[in-house]
Amino acid sequence: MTERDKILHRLAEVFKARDGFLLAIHQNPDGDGLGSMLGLALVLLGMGKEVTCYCQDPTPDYLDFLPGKEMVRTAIAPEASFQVVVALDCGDAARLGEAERLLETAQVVVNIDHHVSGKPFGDLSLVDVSVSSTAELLMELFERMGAELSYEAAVNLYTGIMTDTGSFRFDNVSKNTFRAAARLVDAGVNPWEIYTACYHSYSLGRLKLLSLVLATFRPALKGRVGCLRADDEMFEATGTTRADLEGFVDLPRLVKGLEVSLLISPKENGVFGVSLRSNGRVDVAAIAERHGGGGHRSAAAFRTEERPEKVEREIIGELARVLEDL
Ligand SMILES: [Mn+2]
Repeated sequence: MTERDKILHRLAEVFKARDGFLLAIHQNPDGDGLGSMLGLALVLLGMGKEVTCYCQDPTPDYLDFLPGKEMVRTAIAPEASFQVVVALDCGDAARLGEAERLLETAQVVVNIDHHVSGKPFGDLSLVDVSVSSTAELLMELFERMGAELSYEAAVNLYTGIMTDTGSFRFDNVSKNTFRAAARLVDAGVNPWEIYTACYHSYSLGRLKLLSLVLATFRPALKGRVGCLRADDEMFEATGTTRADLEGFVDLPRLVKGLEVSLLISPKENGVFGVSLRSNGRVDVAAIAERHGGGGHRSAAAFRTEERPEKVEREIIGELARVLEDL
């Protein structure tokens, strides 16, 4: 039995033997976070278990179609307690919002994730940074459990894999990714339907926001780095929110010769978020970690209280050193 087999076996036992589950994902939920949580929730509900789903922030509009999304709570009752807390798609317990405090009182803490983490947590961890998505990891587990996948669960898991792989384009895609996707199509998922529900869902305001953000594009380091900015005035002018920026940081990567793109945008309380994307050669998770954030080799983020101009200069300086060595 490999180490992986042992973990899968123990996880399968926890899900079969225990009851009273809290599933929780990172703040600012994305398709993989929500899709994994709801996919697992629907499987557990199908097994007759009691399940609570929690995320600190509401579901973004483009994921409104996910079956079961009405189960997701943005608060946890103070007196609530759970036998098992399952953290999904979350490399840092501090991003679990209210669920973080329940890690201490739970009998078992399960961590299923594919992020690089500076602070590993959980009694039972299925963490693999080489896997495309948390949803793909769950598919491995479900196969081991012999779990039945309803159409509704399959839609959620497919959405998780599709969104974290840029629709099966990114360098995190493996043959296992396609195998998992094929099993989900077997369970009734229509790929085109999910793709259009997710991505052909722009409001007119969002398209205008995209034009404003793209207009800020500035190349740096001889076109090997591309910088984008967003600000609150843009959201106001287009009737959009920060959540509408989802995916915009990927667009500069279309430029030939570009290695890294970054988008700096306002978060709450004067804090700025910096999203980084790499075309594969630069490890942007390493940069994000130095600034207190994290992520994957080719997609990472951090938050900062510094001014956008200053943090942009710093990152470009760091990238200049990294790119020199390539
Ligand atoms: Mn993910």
